[in-house]
Amino acid sequence: LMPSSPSSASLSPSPVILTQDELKKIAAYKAVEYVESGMVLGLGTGSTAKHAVNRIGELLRQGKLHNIVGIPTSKKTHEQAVSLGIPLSDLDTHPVVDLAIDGADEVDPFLNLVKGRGGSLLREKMVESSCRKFVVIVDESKLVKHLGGSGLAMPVEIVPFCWKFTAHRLQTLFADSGCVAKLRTSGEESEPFVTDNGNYIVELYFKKDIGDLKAASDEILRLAGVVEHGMFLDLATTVIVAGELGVRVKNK
Ligand code: ABF
Repeated sequence: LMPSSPSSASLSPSPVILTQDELKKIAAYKAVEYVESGMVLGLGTGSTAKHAVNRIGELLRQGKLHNIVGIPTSKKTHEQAVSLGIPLSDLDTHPVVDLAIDGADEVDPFLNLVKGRGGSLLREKMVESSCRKFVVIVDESKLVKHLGGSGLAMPVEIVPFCWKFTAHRLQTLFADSGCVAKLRTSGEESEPFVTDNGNYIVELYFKKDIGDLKAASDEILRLAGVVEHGMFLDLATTVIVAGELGVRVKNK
């Protein structure tokens, strides 16, 4: 990778500052080293996963990988993979995925994740909970002490029917953690954001630590109207973190 800033004219070496996107690309390329010919691959979504999918396409084109079958985690990744000529399938045909590579929004010290700020959490969870190995790729800005502690949203996919009612029930569930639930919107008219599955996303913001993640997950999933949430607990087998000081590989 090239440094993002031009080298200075001085004789002393100037530090190479990598952009966040360059760090994402480094993590993605490292993850693709786990890919072997003949694998069924879960293809992630988002700006980090995009680099991995591009790299897989490149290696196929160069004849360095063969017989790969990709299972995309979103319509967007499906389109990207088609444009790269990656052969595709689905979980109906390939219920066991050898390896999935995807980004994340938050990673805690136990490799639990928040995902879904890109809006694709349901398909991501279906694919990534069906794989033998799940490699997560992030730049170091995604590392947190507690999930939900970054002050950013924890997404929950819900059915559109009476969404206000479901959003209110979610907010009430975590009242002790100072939870505020907001509908994700998009566009200038602030229309509800609609997922690939025709659902809405409610974003939960927490003022305090949400405590027991497994209990929180169970409670969210018990609410009628909830389809899935963005906590990926105990699913990642490896997390590749790219930072200014290099690449770290954390294994479960
Ligand atoms: C997907 O992409 C998501 O689950 C997560 O929301 C997002 C990470 O985005 P990026 O790689 O663009 O930072 O993997």
